[in-house]
Amino acid sequence: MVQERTLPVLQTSPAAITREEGLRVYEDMILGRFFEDKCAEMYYRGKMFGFVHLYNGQEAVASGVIKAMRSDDYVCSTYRDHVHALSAGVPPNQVMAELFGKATGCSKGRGGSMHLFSAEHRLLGGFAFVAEGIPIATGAALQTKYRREALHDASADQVTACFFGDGASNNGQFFECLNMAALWKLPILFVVENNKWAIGMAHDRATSDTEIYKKAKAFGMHGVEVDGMDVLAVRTVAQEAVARARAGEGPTLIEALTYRFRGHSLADPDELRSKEEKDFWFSRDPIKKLAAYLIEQDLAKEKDLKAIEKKIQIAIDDAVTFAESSPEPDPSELHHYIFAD
Ligand SMILES: Cc1ncc(C[n+]2csc(CCOP(=O)(O)OP(=O)(O)O)c2C)c(N)n1
Ligand SMILES: [Mg+2]
Repeated sequence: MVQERTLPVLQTSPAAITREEGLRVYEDMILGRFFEDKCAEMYYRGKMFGFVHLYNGQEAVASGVIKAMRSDDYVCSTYRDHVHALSAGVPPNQVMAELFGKATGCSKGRGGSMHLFSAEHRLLGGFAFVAEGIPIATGAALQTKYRREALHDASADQVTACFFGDGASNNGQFFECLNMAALWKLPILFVVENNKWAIGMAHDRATSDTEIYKKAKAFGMHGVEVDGMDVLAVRTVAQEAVARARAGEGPTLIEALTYRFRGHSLADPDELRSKEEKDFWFSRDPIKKLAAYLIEQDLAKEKDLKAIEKKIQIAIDDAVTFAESSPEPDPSELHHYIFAD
């Protein structure tokens, strides 16, 4: 069994959350979880093709970071992108339709699971190549800074959140982009979702220093680790990093310690990870943790949470109906969207 790294305890206590905000975050995490469960069902029924990578277990990272941002901020993902897209506001209907390869999908049926994109929701993309999103996100942050400082556009104060995995943090693009982002004080959050595995490669067999957040120091960048199974802790760390980025104080490297509850993709038999390791992390389910907190703090009742779950289940069933009844892309439009119009 891979040795468990102790989950970090926040130095500062998580910022208090209101009932409204707590329920908003809960709803977002339930949306991510239920959507992915439905994807597994649809994939095994043969409705989706190619690789489909699910995010179950990691929801506190997407919800904690993206819900601490504004709707005009940018989000950049990986091939494990469905839940980042949903948290960024891409409607479930559009995401599901994309997974079904339909013309009504957010990438007009041309992308599929690994290539979700939405200019409207500032989703810069899912990317099939490991670490491919890191330079794209760095470029987005650079354009914000350029518009603000060179073009004197005072409205250009957007922040970019760039999500990627522990495996991606061993890629050269990670180091090059951290260097540029620190040098130019770019408004960006590099969010490493350290789920301990890169397909079948255990993190501690693949990297020189397993504590990824410490690599920020080499660039004079702020680096922080956070319990990625605790949405309130992630949210607190993200709020601080967003405030720093928006104030022109530059980037942050956030390492969220998390775990994917399913195999690498839906084609992975998931035989390499031990039962003990999985059980350790299943017992830290971020959704159950937030539910317990909201009830303990008297911010919500069990029935409030059940009502959210019911509402989301209906929305996801609707998304499947929408995707199934949507048209395929028209072959006569094969050459559309290759270059900007
Ligand atoms: C450049 C490149 N090399 C190799 C692959 C094959 N590959 C796909 S996913 C993956 C593991 C990445 O792991 P990590 O970054 O930890 O993300 P996770 O899957 O855990 O979310 C690899 C090696 C790829 N897609 N792109
Ligand atoms: Mg990983």
